[in-house]
Amino acid sequence: MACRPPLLLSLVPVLLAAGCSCPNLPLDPLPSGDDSSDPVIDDTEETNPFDSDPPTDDTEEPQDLQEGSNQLMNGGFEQGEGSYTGVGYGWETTDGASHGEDWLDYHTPYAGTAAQCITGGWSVAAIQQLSREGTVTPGLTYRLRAMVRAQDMTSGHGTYLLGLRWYQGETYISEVQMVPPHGITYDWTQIVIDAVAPADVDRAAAYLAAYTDGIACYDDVVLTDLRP
Ligand SMILES: [Ca+2]
Repeated sequence: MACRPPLLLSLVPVLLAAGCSCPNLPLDPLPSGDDSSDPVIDDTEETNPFDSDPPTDDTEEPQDLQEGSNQLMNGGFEQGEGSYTGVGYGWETTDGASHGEDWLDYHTPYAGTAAQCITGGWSVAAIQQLSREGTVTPGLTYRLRAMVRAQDMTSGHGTYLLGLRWYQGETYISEVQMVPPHGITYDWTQIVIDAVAPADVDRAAAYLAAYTDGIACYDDVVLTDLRP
């Protein structure tokens, strides 16, 4: 009749409701180490597949795609000159001739020992490299990305340097141009172009240019498909 423990136990819900964390009472069954387990529980919730169900996630779908292998050779310009003076091996000028406006820069590459630089004469000094025929399928998404460094691109059109070109065999079909970066002179900046291949194309090309003035340099150029 005089036993008091039931009274103390009867206080437990009250203390819990009041947020009591008094360490002298045996009310907390959790060891202190359990605090560190809370983020793990959060992580499992973040990876819960049901979380990706809302339709609002559709806009993020391209970010879930993975890059395939690089379809370009010598995208880092480490293999010296090829068939054209000053142009990296595997790359070609758009008119099939050598020009003085292209050179391999060994002083300030983004990575490795060399980068490709171009100055002036957009349609003359530009270079490109095509993927092999059959490497592009209409309707699928492709990515062209490159590190770009620009100097004194004073022309109003000088911010256009990089293009993802679509080809059917040897025939040029169309082009997707880079989004202009933040200035007329900038240090190494990654430019990324994602685009869906239009109908009737079967290969793509990375197109590198300096529009009409200034200097543009390129390194680590990658052309790839994007797959789930
Ligand atoms: Ca390089």
